[in-house]
Amino acid sequence: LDLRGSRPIYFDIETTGFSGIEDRLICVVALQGHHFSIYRKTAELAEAFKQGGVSGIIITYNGENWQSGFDIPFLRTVSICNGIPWFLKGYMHLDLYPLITKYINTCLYTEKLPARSRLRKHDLKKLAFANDIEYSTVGDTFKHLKKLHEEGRADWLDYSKVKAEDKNSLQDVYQMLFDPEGSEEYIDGGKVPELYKKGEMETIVKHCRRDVVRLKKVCEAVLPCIPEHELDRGIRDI
Ligand SMILES: [Mn+2]
Repeated sequence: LDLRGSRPIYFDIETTGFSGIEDRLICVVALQGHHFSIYRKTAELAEAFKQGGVSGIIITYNGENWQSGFDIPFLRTVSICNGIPWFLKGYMHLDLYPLITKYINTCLYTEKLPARSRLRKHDLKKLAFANDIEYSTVGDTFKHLKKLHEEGRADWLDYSKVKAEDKNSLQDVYQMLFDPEGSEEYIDGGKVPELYKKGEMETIVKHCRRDVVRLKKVCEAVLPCIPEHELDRGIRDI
């Protein structure tokens, strides 16, 4: 993949939490081509990236966008707090996250059934009639409907609600597109602070490496489907 004549640098950070002031950077992984660079200290990262030391366009997942973003504001804050001149200044950046939410349908629809306690006798009579089954008791009729539901044959009239849930984390999107059976190993990003406390640094780095690999794969698949004007808008200097 070539973006506006630049090579993508897939970029992800892991931290002990969400605050650029109170929390610490654990590691940063940058993947360019097949080459991984791993940084464990802000100073190392700053040294490598300062004044365009790496050439290419930084790609993140929720790194920084018009609404929010995490990685880049976090690093900016850390650099200010530590008196390190802002080392990503002038780099071009594209955040894949807002493009996914806008252009890729990652919504999962689930039917939320009514609680049994909310249904009265007349409700179940109505439902029994609609489903062509005999009404017996509230409990048994409900059970019968549930059984039909499992077979995909129940009509809940307007007693059930369709719940739309956006699944937009990188792991969710990756899994939806490339691993629908969920056969690969996933480490929940929320577990990182816990792993850090236990000193499991290698697991965290492995997780971060895996994230940038997945980011690359999602990006390469999705970008060709994104309108050009949106890429023009999305690619910004940091
Ligand atoms: Mn990550």
